[in-house]
Amino acid sequence: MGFPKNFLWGGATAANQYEGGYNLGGRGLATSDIITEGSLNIPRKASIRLIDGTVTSIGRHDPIPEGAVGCIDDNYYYPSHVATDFYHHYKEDIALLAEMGFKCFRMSISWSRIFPKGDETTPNEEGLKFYDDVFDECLKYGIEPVVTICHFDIPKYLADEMDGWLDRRVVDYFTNYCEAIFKRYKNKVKYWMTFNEINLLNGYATLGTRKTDDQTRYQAIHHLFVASAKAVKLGHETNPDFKIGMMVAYILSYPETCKPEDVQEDLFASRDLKYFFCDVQCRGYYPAYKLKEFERKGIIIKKEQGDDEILKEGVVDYIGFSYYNSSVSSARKDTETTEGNVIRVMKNKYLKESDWGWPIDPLGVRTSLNYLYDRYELPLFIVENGLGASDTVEEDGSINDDYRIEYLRDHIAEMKKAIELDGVDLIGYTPWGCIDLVSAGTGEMKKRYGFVYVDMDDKGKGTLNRSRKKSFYWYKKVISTNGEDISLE
Ligand code: P53
Repeated sequence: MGFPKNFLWGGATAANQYEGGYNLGGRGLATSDIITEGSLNIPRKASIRLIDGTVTSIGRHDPIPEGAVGCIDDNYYYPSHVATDFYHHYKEDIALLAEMGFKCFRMSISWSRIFPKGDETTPNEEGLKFYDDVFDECLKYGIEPVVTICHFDIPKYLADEMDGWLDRRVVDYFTNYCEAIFKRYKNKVKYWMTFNEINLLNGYATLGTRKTDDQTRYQAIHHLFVASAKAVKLGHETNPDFKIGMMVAYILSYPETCKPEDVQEDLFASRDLKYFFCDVQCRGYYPAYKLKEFERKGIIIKKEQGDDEILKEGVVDYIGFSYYNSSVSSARKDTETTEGNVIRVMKNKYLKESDWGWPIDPLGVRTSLNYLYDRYELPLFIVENGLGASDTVEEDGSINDDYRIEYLRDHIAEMKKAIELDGVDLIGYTPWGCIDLVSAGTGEMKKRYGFVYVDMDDKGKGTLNRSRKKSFYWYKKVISTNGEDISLE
């Protein structure tokens, strides 16, 4: 009963929000390095240099004008540059994770740390060495690294010079990158994921593409699918024990009413937003509904010979997914939305929302696990979940984040039901931002997820000192009882 004996309890991070050291150790710039700070009401921007040399900033999800390139503008603060400085704190941080009893640690490799421009033939040894040290440190404590190969960025050079994932050559550069890290870490890392939240990628910051229209986006996504499948194949050849997964933002959705139009809208929205990506990566081919949609919209995907075969050969070993909230689908067009930053989520009157407007829906995590397991019958791994909230440091230094504990407790309880009552094959759970890091959506520090507090503010001021929150001790207990004792006290 309950969680399996070898359940992977841990936590999750990503280089662009946690690592820092953006110009150290021979690292090249990534597209994430030119994205400014923001807040709930002020969107993050992309800094660019126009063809005439003018430096300006535009909406982070807007298309980049022809000839423009990403750039750093000294008038702005860029949270990725230092982030919460895992680069210099990894020993201390991993010791804290070990103290909580972590079985695994999800992190990402920064592509431009290994291939600074992206098109080199030999990797940057200093970059490889950094992750060697990180993995060694994890393994010292028996912590299994879970590695995202690409989390929300791409070497800036590939974006500026080649239009990122729109250019087929980038598939080869990515394959070189995978080859370098698979070879190097084949005895240190077993769990991999190709592209973080593949269903949310679009435009310069995440795909490196200038344009954001459907034709551009789907062509780039086709290249991601091929690259991911090639990585799966190459990984299995490198080490047959590798487990290589996909990663999707699983935003569960409910029809607003039982009106057939709403239910059908929900089907269409679910396919569009998430199932399409899982279908291709788990089944190995494009689903009929998408091919018909491409036909209708005049979207033409340029494939190379062998692409269809490689998609089949490169189906993933497991599904990694993030689950933060659910949403509502409606056939009405005049719907009220709550600001979830990247994604606008329709209000669900039955659910409370976080201070950042994300609905809180623990029951939905069980539903999601069941939907995914019904559809694919693959092992599932919840690689992100958690509550972004502002924390108060008391005078005695303590941080009493009961709200975070309650959120996680309620989700773990539903995960347990999915395992115990529904027979879902859930292999692990890595709550997001286990050590405080920069928010992807808003670029803020104050939207915190961690068990460990990091002294850093929204402008990058702070000592970077680490301290244990109340949730630290609670999660430690959860892990030590293998999820049996999740009570607040
Ligand atoms: P932040 C939007 C919707 C769902 C997941 O998000 C998302 C986003 C992006 O904001 O991203 C994932 O930091 C992502 C992480 C990110 C985390 O969710 O906006 O994989 O990089 O930090 C939480 O609160």
